[in-house]
Amino acid sequence: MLLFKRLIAFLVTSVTVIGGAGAATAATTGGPREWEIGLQAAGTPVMADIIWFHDFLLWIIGAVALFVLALLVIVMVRFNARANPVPSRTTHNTMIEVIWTVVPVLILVTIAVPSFRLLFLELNVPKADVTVKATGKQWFWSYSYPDQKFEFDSLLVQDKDLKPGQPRLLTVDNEMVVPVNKVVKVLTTGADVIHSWAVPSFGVKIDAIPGRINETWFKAERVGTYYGQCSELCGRGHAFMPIVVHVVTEKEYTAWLADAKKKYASTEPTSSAKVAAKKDAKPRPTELAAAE
Ligand SMILES: [Cu+2]
Repeated sequence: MLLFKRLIAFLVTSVTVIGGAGAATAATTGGPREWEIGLQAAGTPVMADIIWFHDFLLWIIGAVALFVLALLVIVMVRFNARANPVPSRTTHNTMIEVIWTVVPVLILVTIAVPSFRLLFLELNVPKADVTVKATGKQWFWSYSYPDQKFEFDSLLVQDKDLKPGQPRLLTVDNEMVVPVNKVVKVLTTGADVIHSWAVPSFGVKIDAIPGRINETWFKAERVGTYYGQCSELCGRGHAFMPIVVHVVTEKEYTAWLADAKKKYASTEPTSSAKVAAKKDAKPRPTELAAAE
């Protein structure tokens, strides 16, 4: 019994230490941290719910595992051949059978209710304040703001060009910028192969599929920089097309919009469009045939 008490004390201490460490390092931005073993800190209500659900499941799984372990230990100690030379011939017990059917059902219902609630929260896009279309390309992202009519490419910053404090393989030249505390609808699509737009601290991961538009949403509650990566194997440069979302105040966003409209609204096509234009410079054989 003493051993059991010590085991419980050890578990409680480790959970407190791990939980405390997580809270102490939670900064205002979203991204990976050194020696991190939990989920990235939540930047949106959806992610806060995901973390809650994850921790909730951990307690249920822990309790089930400990209970089964306790039963196994009891069986091994009390009912081994030496301790129990004349075994009982009991084969059925209605009460126990009812319990081991009903209790798991209750556990599953307890899990299902918050699970479905979370699923609907993720899937029902509220009325959007800002819409951004993210197009996955080999190997960078293009962000277009359909309401503002501009689009720009967001490419990885190479190691040699990093400024102090910028994380390696996670920094881009042009960040996606959105206002804080606003519902942002993200439309995703792929220009060549399947990519996936994912930002862990937003609780968002959605495939970007050629020929199809997927949609998701987030509402960032704190100003800061949030990092993510393409999360669908998309070829040689898969690891080198990070996602950076800069969440700013409403005022900063308006200023950025005014700047961005000038910066990106030139008639100059974006880099990928340039490549396509070059390819299209010579008429294709099929087009020639059609013209004749
Ligand atoms: Cu990709």
